[in-house]
Amino acid sequence: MEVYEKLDQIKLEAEGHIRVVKTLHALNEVKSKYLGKKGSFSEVMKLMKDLPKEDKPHFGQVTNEAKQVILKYIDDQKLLIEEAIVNEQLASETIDVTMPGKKFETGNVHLLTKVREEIEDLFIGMGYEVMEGPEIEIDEYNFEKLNLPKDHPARDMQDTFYITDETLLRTHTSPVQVRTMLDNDEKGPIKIICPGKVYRRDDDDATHSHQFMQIEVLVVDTNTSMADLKGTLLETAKKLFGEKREIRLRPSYFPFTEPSVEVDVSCHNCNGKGCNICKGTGWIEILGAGMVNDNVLEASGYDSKKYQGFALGMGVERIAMLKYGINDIRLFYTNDIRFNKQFK
Ligand code: 2NL
Repeated sequence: MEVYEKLDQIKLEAEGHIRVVKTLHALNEVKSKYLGKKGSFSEVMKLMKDLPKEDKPHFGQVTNEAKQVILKYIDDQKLLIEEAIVNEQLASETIDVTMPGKKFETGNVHLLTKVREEIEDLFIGMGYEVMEGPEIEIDEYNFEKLNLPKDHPARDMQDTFYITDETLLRTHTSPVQVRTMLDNDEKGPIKIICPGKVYRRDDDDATHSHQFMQIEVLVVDTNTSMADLKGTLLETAKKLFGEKREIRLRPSYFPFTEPSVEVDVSCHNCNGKGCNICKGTGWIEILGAGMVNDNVLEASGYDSKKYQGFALGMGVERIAMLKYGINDIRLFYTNDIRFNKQFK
């Protein structure tokens, strides 16, 4: 009965092989080694022809049973392998919810933008409209219509980047006001705030920059006086430097205003007692202003007998430097992230 022993031996050997297989591919190889065309079973089947006829059915039955047993081993192992694959996948896709999150660097609004918006908001709250205009201007709007004819000595005050004889980088935002007055077909009242970049031929140092940000304000109406200007200036000073601030006006000169004033605010650092910020005076100069010169109104088509106006202009960097104790204007433009971050 050596064929039956052979079958038992194949079964044992197959079981041993199948149990240790770790992949579906290897399992298929083991399957064909035992059950395939050239496998061990085919070899056993060849022995059948030498058996006596009456033994053949029994032999067939036993062989078949052995085959079924091996197939069962293979199926069981297949399930184990598939389960292992799924477990491995689950383990690799597990999310550790206790892990600390990644911190994203967030930027922040530039200090100049912040201060500009703060000033804009104050004036929007008083009914003003924000107006913008081109940075490349024509001589006529930047100088001529602002009471600065070509031979005017005050024109030497403006050191200008000329592009051609007639075009230049604007030296102030006043041409935006000129354009607004010219564009006003009804020649009606105007109440605007004009923020923007301006350019002057300065050498850069701690307090000068060849490019800086200016904000100018213009009101034109039929019943406007110095009192309106003073009220507006006081509101501006309080909004920027605190409710306890007072203002002081000193006579000055600008070609586009008459009379012209320079505006001081009581020192927000020492409350007017005198400190190093106000250089012992208790007052800090923050802007220039005045009643719009009749020539400026007339040059843009307004009847100066019917209309008056007031205007003011300030450098945003200067305001920001005073408010935040910054001692070098170049810090606004060198974009050192450590500077920018301080004003989050
Ligand atoms: C300053 C002084 C000032 C104006 C700007 C102005 C504009 C028009 C008419 C009249 Cl269209 N005036 N602007 C008036 C007074 C002063 O700026 O120190 N700026 C940095």
